[in-house]
Amino acid sequence: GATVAEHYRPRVSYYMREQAGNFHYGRQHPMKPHRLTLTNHLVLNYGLHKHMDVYEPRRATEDEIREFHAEDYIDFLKRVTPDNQAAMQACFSSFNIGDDCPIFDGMWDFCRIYSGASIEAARKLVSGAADIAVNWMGGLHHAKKYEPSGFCYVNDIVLAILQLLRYYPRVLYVDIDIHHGDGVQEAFYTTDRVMTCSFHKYNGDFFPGTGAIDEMGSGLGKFYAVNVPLQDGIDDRSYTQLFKTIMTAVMDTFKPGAIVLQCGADSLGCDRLGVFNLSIAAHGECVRFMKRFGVPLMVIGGGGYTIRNVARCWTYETGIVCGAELPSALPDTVYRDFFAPDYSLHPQLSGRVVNHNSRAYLNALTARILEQLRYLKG
Ligand code: VJV
Ligand code: CA
Ligand code: ZN
Repeated sequence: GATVAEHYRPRVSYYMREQAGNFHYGRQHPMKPHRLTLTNHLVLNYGLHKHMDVYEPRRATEDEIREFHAEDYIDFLKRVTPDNQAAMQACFSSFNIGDDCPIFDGMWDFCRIYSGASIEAARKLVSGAADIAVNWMGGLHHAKKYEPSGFCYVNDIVLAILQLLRYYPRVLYVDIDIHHGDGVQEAFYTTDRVMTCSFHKYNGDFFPGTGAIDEMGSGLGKFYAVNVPLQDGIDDRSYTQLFKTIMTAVMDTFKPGAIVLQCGADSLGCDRLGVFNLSIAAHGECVRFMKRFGVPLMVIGGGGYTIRNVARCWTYETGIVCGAELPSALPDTVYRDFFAPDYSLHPQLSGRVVNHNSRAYLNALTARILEQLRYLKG
């Protein structure tokens, strides 16, 4: 089981619906909702449920999803099935259905489940009944108002932030998924009430292709979009140092009333789609760092395609938000075989790719972002 550490003991709410782990994007598709089941089993078998309020959230309603998404796109998501998609062919080009975003059985139900959880998590923070709310089902940051993108159909993050904005004057969004958080950035690009900050691989080609350092927001939102473009192979030391330097400046200048932290685990070393070199400890250090500010915090999932490591990472991070120290030997679950041969929470993940982020590059990047943030002090 878990032993308790640290002094700040926030009230933590945890959202999970067992069913969410049973959806399938299709054979060979890298996005595997089963990682949610693996995570949940580890969380429960470590005994972390004793440190949190665990909720089985309700599904988002159509009205709630309409707060961000277009009417006819919602109609499409609601109606389309694997069997009728041929008949609905006319819509397909406009709605970007394809290999990345296939129509699968229960897709609309899946969207309502992960989005309902993010909306409830946000409301729980607003009500003051929790200091930290965790939803590993959510974090689908690419979905757009009119179309799905990059495995994401409904943007639960935008929906959650809209809930937080009802109460908090300013909300900070932080995204450590290896992909750019384009859907969230786009939704709040022209407002100064939401600062979006994404760390990602960027070379103009890597999906989704956006997230250059000079995308900074526009209109009232100018300087309120922060992009940290990185190259292959970034390691623990460089990443955590960069993250802490930038987040310290962001918190100091923006002073958010609430934080949403997207914890995509595809930034770990050995990810099937990723090219970074992070350990689970370093990924978790970003969560620990954001927790320390003591600001209401929503922690959500995202990418992560080597699912044994996704489950390890999100379990470790659930422990961090609870202030519980987890022994590295994994507890037994029915999914024990996934964690062979080490059966450890912290396998060696680095070393597959060379670090292409030079000290000079990272220093210049940091300098430019700190300069951008100085415009906010005004
Ligand atoms: O790079 C792309 C777009 C293409 C067109 C579609 N083909 C399948 C791949 C290249 C240009 N898409 C990315 C999308 C990444 C989404 C990341 C989501 C998140 O982690 O940020 C948040 C949840 C991409 N990379 C790899 C794949 N798609 C990919 C998709 C497949 C696949 C293998 C790789 C879809 C189906 C199958 N294999 C069978
Ligand atoms: Ca990111
Ligand atoms: Zn990703």
